[in-house]
Amino acid sequence: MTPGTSRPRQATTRAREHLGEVLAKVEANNPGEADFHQAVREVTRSLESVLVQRPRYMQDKILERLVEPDRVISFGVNWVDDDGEIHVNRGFRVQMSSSIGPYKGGLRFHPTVNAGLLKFLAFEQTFKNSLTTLPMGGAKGGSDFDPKGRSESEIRRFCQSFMTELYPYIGEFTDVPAGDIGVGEREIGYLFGQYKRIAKRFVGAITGKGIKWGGSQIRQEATGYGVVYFAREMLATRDDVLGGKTCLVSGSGNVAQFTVEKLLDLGAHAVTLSDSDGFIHDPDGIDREKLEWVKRLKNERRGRIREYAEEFEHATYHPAKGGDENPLWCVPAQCAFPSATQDEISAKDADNLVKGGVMLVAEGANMPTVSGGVDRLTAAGVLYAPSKAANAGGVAVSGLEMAQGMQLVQWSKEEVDGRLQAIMRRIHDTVRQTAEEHDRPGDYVAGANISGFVKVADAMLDESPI
Ligand code: NDP
Ligand code: 2IT
Repeated sequence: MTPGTSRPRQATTRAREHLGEVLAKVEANNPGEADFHQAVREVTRSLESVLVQRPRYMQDKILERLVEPDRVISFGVNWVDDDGEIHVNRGFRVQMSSSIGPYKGGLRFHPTVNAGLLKFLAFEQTFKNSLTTLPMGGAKGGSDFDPKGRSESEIRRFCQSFMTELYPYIGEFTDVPAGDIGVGEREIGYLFGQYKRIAKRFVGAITGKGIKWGGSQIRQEATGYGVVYFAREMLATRDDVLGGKTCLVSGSGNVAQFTVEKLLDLGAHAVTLSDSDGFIHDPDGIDREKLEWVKRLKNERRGRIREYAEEFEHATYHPAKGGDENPLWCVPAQCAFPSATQDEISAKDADNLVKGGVMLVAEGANMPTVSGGVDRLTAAGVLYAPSKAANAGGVAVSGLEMAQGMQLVQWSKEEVDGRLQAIMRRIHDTVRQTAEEHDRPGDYVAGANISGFVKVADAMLDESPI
């Protein structure tokens, strides 16, 4: 061994062992929660150099503390359907970390929701919120309630029951929920209405509110717009632009719709959209008129994406087949914006994206690419932005909504959009710079994990040194 190299090597070995131990403990303590394990594993893969630089994080067990939620609240939600039948669903709120601000994160209504899924989302949210530079801790909540096929009044009654149970745990300085899958402006309205009814106070205990009742301009658009702003910054590092690019977008909800809209603004065009039944491919591109039709289909009529192919010439519909390959990712394009749900790009899908000419993947959904897929994309030199950086625009504008609410003011569209663009640029630059400082140039995963972690870790040390 060369003299002088043994100490750094020892430190590296110690850091690696420590990260292995934390991950093993997470796997043992949270059996069967594969998405939570994957999210923690992804972070541990990035943190070795930080722990070598600052062993204090290991001594004070910062990561070990961060992977254990402060609280997992679980409650029953009883509600009555239109035929008078009683239903019982499960509700949750996972309060992960409040080191840098009040707990903050969305609510998801989907049959797949359980405590493990929400732990993964709350863990990711903690890093994402840290990256926004705004003072927000990490949380996530929701229910296994399936809104599909439910009437307007059933949705309203469910939201009211859900909020009656959640109410004691939230508040403008405690925990501030927002939307996510299955929770849009309509549901936020019912949830906020019920909160107000119980609290007898008009305060910003929820974000994503309507413009006329305490909301912020651009909140609805923010996640999709933010992802595209982030992609613009990534391309600029290669002296490239979005203009003229063909893009794949999955999902057809909030994030997908406003991703398509901002792509159009910047001269790119999306050729796909999907829902859980399948995807459409429109080789002519989804123009503004078609996008408005999709918004009406999804937000008003609550129909299925297959209807797109019946409405527009040249568009084709491809029902979902299951398995580990989704033909949506075989459509030739330069950029991809997965915007539906977690684990929607497998390793095989990643290979197909590369084969089809994709040179940029920016994640609108939370953790849509499995770890093996991320490895394939980065090995092929694809510009890859993980969700905690790329989709932070949504929660960032939630933070701006909280700030406006506290001051009882409402900023203009231009003001909020300007701030959103500045935040996305700052996140991009911080992530890239951090990756470079840790000898991983161009590695957005390492950059996001390290910079998200360090801010929270330092706050934990300051608030609770041993
Ligand atoms: P929406 O409910 O508005 O839309 C979700 C879309 O994804 C729908 O098209 C839905 O299809 C599809 N989808 C949901 N689950 C599945 C599944 N298991 N398989 C295939 N398709 C599915 O949600 P959002 O657009 O708000 O959220 C999309 C993603 O973006 C999520 O990962 C969310 O966590 C993330 N996100 C959302 C933010 C926000 O501000 N809303 C902020 C940051 C991230 P179907 O109608 O058939 O269910
Ligand atoms: O995943 C997310 O960042 C969200 N669903 C938005 C959270 C929020 O509090 O605005």
